[in-house]
Amino acid sequence: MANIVRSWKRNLFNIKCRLNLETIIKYLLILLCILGLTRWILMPVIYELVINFVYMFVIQRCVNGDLLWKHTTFKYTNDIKEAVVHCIPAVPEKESPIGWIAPFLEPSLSEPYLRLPANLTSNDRVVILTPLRDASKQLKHFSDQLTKLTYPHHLVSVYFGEDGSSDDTFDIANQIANQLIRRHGFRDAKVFKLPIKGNKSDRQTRHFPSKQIERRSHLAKARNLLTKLALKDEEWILWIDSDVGYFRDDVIQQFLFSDKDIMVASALVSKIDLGYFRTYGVFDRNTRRLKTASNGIKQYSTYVNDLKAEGREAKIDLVGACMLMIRADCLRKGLNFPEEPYMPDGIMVQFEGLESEGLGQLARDMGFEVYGLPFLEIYHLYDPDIKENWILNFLYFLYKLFL
Ligand SMILES: Nc1nc2c(ncn2[C@@H]2O[C@H](COP(=O)(O)OP(=O)(O)OP(=O)(O)O)[C@@H](O)[C@H]2O)c(=O)[nH]1
Ligand SMILES: [Mg+2]
Repeated sequence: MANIVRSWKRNLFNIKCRLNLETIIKYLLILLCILGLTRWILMPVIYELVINFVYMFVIQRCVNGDLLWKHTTFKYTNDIKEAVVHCIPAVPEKESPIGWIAPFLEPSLSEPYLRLPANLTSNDRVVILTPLRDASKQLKHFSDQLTKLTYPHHLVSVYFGEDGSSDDTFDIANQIANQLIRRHGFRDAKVFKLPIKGNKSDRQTRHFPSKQIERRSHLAKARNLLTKLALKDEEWILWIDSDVGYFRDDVIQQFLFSDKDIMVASALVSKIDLGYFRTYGVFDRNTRRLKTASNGIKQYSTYVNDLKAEGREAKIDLVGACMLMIRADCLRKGLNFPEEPYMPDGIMVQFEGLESEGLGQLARDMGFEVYGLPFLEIYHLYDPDIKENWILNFLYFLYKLFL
């Protein structure tokens, strides 16, 4: 035994002697390369491959294969009624493990649900409200989206509510507000500096469950205060987050046509777009329908994008505020964004009772109609944290350049 210990010590001593500084640096460099390769190249590629695999072989099958819901609508041509059968994915019967991937439907399938009557007109006034914090990089793109709206600009006002920014968000938003009035004929536009304190959550930790109560109740305060400062004689309030990257030009008409008290678009995020390989994810996981599982206890959610089989509008319980249209009278009757958790039966997580999710439940309990519009898809900006992955972006850039 003593011999074994002695020889073991001798071996260790030999290894130590051989490990000079040069070798240590060499091995450290190799280790760093392996870590870097895994973190920056392999992981994102594997991640995207897995998503694409699920998308191609599970979702596509769902869209093209037998898991379809046949939804029939009617079309009138010269007074002849013609049935049109649309193939739409079925509403999941239980929580889907792939629920956060949005099935891509051919525009030919979606468009019939978004077609508006040619004679649709409205004189309703709409106020667009957007809370802002550290949004200077998003604002130019955001205002471009607003100026493209085809709803008459003289019926639309835009108000921003900013607080806590560490960049020049307030000044840029002011310039944009001026341009919206002077160049683009909007009814009014202004930026309010909101005198509220708190919410020091940073980008890296903002989605941690422990941060949600503070973050969401701060946002609720910002939204409530902005409503108080901005709402005048308008019929509708349209909340749009500054980091919504794409929405249809006729989005206001789409909401007005549906004409419910509370309406939410389906917010997706485009994860990667390589032509044939395209993946979409559900961004807004706040907008959802709650269901009780067969054991009667466990509650699960169906996101609005999974409710297409129900047609143009689908009833939901909780709402997100990425793009949220509210009939202004609901707010005049007392509806607001709860700053303290509003937790009726069945809600177990405190932050599900706050801000927009709380508003959805409060609206339902006050007797208002709460609906999601599954075909009205909007795109949240690519997550800036993923964007910082410059290697993947560079490969994508090369792909776009040469292919
Ligand atoms: N006034 C104000 N606006 C905020 C604050 N935090 C975020 N916002 C704005 O509120 C909207 C929603 O905030 P986001 O941080 O995008 O929230 P999210 O979409 O749930 O999550 P991420 O986009 O992943 O960060 C955006 O328009 C933000 O600019 C804040 O503390 N005060
Ligand atoms: Mg956002």
